[in-house]
Amino acid sequence: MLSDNIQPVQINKFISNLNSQEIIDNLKIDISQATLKVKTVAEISELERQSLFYILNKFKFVILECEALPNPQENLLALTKFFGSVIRHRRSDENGIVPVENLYNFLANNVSRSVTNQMHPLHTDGSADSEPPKIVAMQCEIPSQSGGFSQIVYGESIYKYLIENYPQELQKLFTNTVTITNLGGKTDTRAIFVEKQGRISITFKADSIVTITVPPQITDVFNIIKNYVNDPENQLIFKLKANQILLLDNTSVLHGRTSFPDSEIRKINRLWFDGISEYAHLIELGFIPKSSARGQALPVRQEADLF
Ligand SMILES: O=C(O)CCC(=O)C(=O)O
Ligand SMILES: [Fe+2]
Repeated sequence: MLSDNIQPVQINKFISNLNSQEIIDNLKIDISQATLKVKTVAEISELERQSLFYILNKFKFVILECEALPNPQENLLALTKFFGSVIRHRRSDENGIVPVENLYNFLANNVSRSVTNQMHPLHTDGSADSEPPKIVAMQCEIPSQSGGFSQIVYGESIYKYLIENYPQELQKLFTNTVTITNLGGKTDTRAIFVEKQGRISITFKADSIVTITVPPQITDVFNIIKNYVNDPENQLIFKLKANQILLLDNTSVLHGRTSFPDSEIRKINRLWFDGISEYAHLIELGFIPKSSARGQALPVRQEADLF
């Protein structure tokens, strides 16, 4: 069953770097088509499972809305059946779940954004890992009353923007690598766009709290992407409700979240999956661009077709 996810908006000073009119405009996007309502993950029916993969493949994300459980993390953990083994993080609990909540104050330095109330710039998860997660799940246990909006930017939109405006620069993103070292000391070097068997995946992070080495050949285009993804005009913005799980194809979309007041409690449970499950053949990771990288633009899909 599809459900309506449009929320009343509360604009406040904590959405500091977003223009309020832009937020309102963006929130008018109806994301109900990407929302699937189920009782529990363990009891998902055959039809619901088909809808889950259909929505994920079409939109590259799904909002799975579950009924409240005494232990909501059961729903998160049950996703392993569909999305494969859990990939652990240095802050994972015994089940692999990473709590995302404000443990430090607004001005804390050198701690992961996940444990602050600061805005989390648009990124793909695990960008310093040699094997980043294919699927990222973020379960909302407690939403903040104001701020704390989820943001999504399509890798394909970035690709389309670059091919239309900076085609030469786009090519360089396949051949030059970026090195990212995270706060835990993990490091990985890879191209922002990688093509494998006709499908393209994206890895991107631009955040002052991690070490990012960008070669001079792509410094300009790196900054162009950074500006593009952090522009609210290019983002889907919505607020997760309690008991909703945001599932993302981490190879296709970037995600982030806006800041929220230090005085508020917000709790998200994050879990990473490797995508290797009995249903792996049903998951279409990455994207096939609608426009050709070789200069000849093919008819491109309008944003409106996505929603
Ligand atoms: O707080 C959120 O909604 C997103 C957190 C996030 O992206 C992360 O912890 O990697
Ligand atoms: Fe993230």
